[in-house]
Amino acid sequence: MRVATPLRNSVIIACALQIACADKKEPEIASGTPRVVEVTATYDAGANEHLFRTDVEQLPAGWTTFRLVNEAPVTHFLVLERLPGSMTADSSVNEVVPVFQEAMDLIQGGEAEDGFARLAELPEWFGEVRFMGGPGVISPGGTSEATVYLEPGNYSMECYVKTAEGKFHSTLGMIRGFTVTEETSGAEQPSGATIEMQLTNEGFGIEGEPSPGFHTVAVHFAEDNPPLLGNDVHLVRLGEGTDAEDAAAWMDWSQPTGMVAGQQATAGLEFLGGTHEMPEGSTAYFTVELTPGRYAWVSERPASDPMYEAFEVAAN
Ligand SMILES: [Cu+2]
Repeated sequence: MRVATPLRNSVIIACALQIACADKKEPEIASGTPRVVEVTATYDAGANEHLFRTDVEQLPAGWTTFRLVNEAPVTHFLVLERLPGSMTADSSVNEVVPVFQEAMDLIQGGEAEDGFARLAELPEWFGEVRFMGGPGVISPGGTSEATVYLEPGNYSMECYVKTAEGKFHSTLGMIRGFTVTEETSGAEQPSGATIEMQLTNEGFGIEGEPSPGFHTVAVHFAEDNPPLLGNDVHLVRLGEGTDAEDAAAWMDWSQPTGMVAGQQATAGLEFLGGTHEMPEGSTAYFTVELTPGRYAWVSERPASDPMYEAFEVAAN
C-alpha cells in the first residue's frame, strides 16, 4: 500500500497534465477503512455457557477492527491469539484451556503452589502463541472496539474472565477460531489518534489530553511482553468508593479474586474497553468516549506488580 502511493500520485499527476493518460489506468489499489468484525458476547443460562456470537471464519490479512458488543450480564473481553503452525482453536480447547482451569481450581482451593506448577504441563507450542491485541475489558451493555494488523495464520478469540466459582469463560465456551488468509485486504492503517501511548514495562507513556468526548487511542507496543501476564491497556471509570489500585488488582487472573465477573467483584468499576497485548513493534488502536469523572488506565499485570495510571476528566 504505502509503496504503491507514489505510483498512484504520479499517475494522477500525469492524468492532470493529460500526458499518456488514455492507456494508463490508475493501478488497482484496494483501500479503505478496516473491515469490522462484529462479535456479540452472550450468556446461555440453560447451558451455563458464555459465548462469542459471530459469523467470522475467514478474513484477509491486514488492518481489521474487532467490535465486541457485550449483551451479556457480566464483564468480558476478546483477546486475539495467533496460533503456531497447524494449531487451531480446537487445539487450545483440548490442550491449553483445561491446564489453566486445573491450575485455577488448585489456586482456588488454596493450593497456589501446585496450581502454578501445573502450568508447566502446558504444551510446548503454547510458548509460540502470539497475543495479537483485541477489544479490552468491557462491562455489561458496553461496546469495546480495537483495530489491529492481522498476519496470515490460525487465530483464536478468547475471554478468560472467571465466574465467581473460578471457572474461566473459555472453559465455559468462550473461545472460537478463525483463519486469516494470505490475501491482503489493503485497508488503511487508522489515523487521527488523539491519545498516543508508548507501552513499556514501566508505564503507558501517554501523550494527549483526555478531554471529554470520543478518542482514538494509538497504542505502540514499545517493549516485549513478559510471559502469561502482558502489558496491555484497559480503561476503567472509577465509581464512588473505588480507586485505580482496586481496578489494577482485579486484572490478575491468577488471584482467586482477580478477573472475576459479577456485580460484587466489579462493584463501582465500569470497564470501557482498551486493547490486549501485542508483540514489540506492533500498534493497536481503540476508541473510547470520555465524560467528566475519575478514570484509570490499567494493565493486566500481577497484583504484586501492578501498572496503572489514574486521571480525571474535567467538564469543558
Ligand atoms: Cu468473558
